[in-house]
Formats: sequence, C-alpha cells, structure tokens
Amino acid sequence: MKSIFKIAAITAASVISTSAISATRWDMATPYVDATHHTQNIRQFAKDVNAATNGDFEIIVHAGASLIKHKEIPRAVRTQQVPIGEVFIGILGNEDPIYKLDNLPFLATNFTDAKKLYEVSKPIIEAKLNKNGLMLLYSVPWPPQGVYSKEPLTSIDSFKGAKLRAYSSTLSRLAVLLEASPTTVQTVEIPQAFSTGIIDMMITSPTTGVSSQSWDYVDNYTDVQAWIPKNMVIVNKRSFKRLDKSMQSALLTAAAAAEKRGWELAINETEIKNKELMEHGVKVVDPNPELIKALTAVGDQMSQEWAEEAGAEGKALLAEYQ
Ligand code: PCA
Repeated sequence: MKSIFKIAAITAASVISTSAISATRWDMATPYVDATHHTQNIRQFAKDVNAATNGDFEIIVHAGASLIKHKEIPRAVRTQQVPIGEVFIGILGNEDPIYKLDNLPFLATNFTDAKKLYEVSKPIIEAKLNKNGLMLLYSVPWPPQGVYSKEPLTSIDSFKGAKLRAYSSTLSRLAVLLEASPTTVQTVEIPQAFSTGIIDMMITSPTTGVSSQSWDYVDNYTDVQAWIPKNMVIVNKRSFKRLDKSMQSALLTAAAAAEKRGWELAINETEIKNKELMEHGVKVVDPNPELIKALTAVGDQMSQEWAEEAGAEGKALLAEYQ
C-alpha cells in the first residue's frame, strides 16, 4: 500500500511539473507553396500563436504538400496524424454537397458576395466538420477564377474539345457541360501537365497562374471572375481539447486575425498577380458579354443541380443567400 501511494504521489508531481514547463508542438500540413497569400498568412498565424504563448505553443508549417498530399490532408487531420491542416474546400465535394457550393460558377463573383456566401454556409460547414471530429478555424478566399488558354477565348465554343485542368468535382462537372474533357491536376503539377499536353486550358486564379508560370504555356488570361473559392484551416477537435485554455484562446484569437487578414490579402493579391501576368506577356482581357451570358447560363444550371443534390438544406441555404 505504502509504495503504491508513493508512486501515485511521484507521478502526480511529475505531471504537474512537466505541464508547467511543457511546450506544445503541432505539425501543420498545407497544400500550397509559399508564393501564395494563403501560405504567407498561415506563417503569420503560426507566429502569432507562438508570440501569444511566449513560445510555448509552436506550429510548424509544412507547406506545398511537403508533409501530406493535398487529397489526404482532411483524413490526416481527422485521424490525428496531424492536429491541424489547410484544405481547398472544393476538394471535399465528393464527401458532401455543401463543399461543392464553394466552386459553383457565377453564384458569388465578387468578394462581398463571397463573404456573404461564406457567412450563410459557415454553420452548415461547421456542423459537417464537427460530425467528423473536426473544427473550422478560419477560411480565406482565392482571387476570382479566370480562364487560361492558348487561343483567345472568344465564345463558349472555345471550350469544346479542350483538355481542361480540374481541381474539384464541381469544376469537372463544368468542363463536361462545356464539352471539354476534365483532368485532375494538382497545382505543383501544372507546368508538367501543360508541357506534356495532358491539359491545354485551365480555370484558376491569377495567383496560381503566376505560381505555375502559366506564361510558359499559354498566352491568354480571360478574367471571367467565375467564382471565388476558399481554403479552410481545420483542427482535430480532440487535439484542440487537449490544449490548455491559454493555448486554445491563443489559437482562436490568431485564427480570427488570420481570417480578417486573409480576405484583405486576397483582394490585394488579385491586383498584384494580374499585373504580374501582364509583365510576363500574358494578355489579360475582360470577357465579351456574350461569353459571360453563356457561362452564366451554365452556372445557373449547375446551381439548380446543386440545390437538387443538396436537398432541403441546400435549397434553404441558396434561398437565404439569394
Ligand atoms: N488556385 C488553386 C485553387 C484555386 C486557385 O485559385 C488551384 O488552382 O488548384
């Protein structure tokens, strides 16, 4: 009896003494390279957490899918392989229709509408994540999505037969409706996909057009501003609960700041990266009105399809947004 008490006392003492000085280190898996505002924002977020906890809570950012492949990041966070990660919301489209909403063409084409759509959909996204043991920390948009092509994009027929890069199931669906053939290609593989002829067109932001050096493969960027997709930073709930209260609050405070900063960065990024495309010789042009009209009609069709797929919850959400 005596010795058991003694062991218990020693154990308790060592727990107290280590927790008082113990530092927490989290590995964070992110998909995109440093040359994107998302990753720069995350690095600042990690710094903020560190500063707020006097260095006790360190988040080590593994950018550019260097630790975990993009497609595998959601599962890695769910299974606590890493406690925290960033994902493109649209890549979860096959798990639940709610994540497809983020890539629907011509539903939210400016930052004000994108913010509105985010606010309306956030409670549902949080509830879905919660069911999977995950928490939404914050979400930040990309610049509006435009079309990169070898030939000028004159009409909707320019898409016919194109080998169009796709990064989500929603974008694949759009490609099919445009009579193009979609191929899934990760951002880091874009140059190779163009040079080997796997793709000859893509729809993405000026950010990704710059980071993939699109000027090596295409001459035209048509700024159709089709949608404003977002990334989200997610945390494993159990990992979060295991943090002490001061670390939890440091994380949440830094996340709120990162969300605010990230939206501002995305707005600036749009202008900066559009200019950079031009400096490298890409012709950045506005779409003609007929093209926008035709693309909007396809977008409307996709919104209807989405509302059917997402059921009552989806219809209510769309109605609230619209
Ligand atoms: N860039 C990422 C997602 C959206 C964007 O602008 C990509 O092209 O995969």
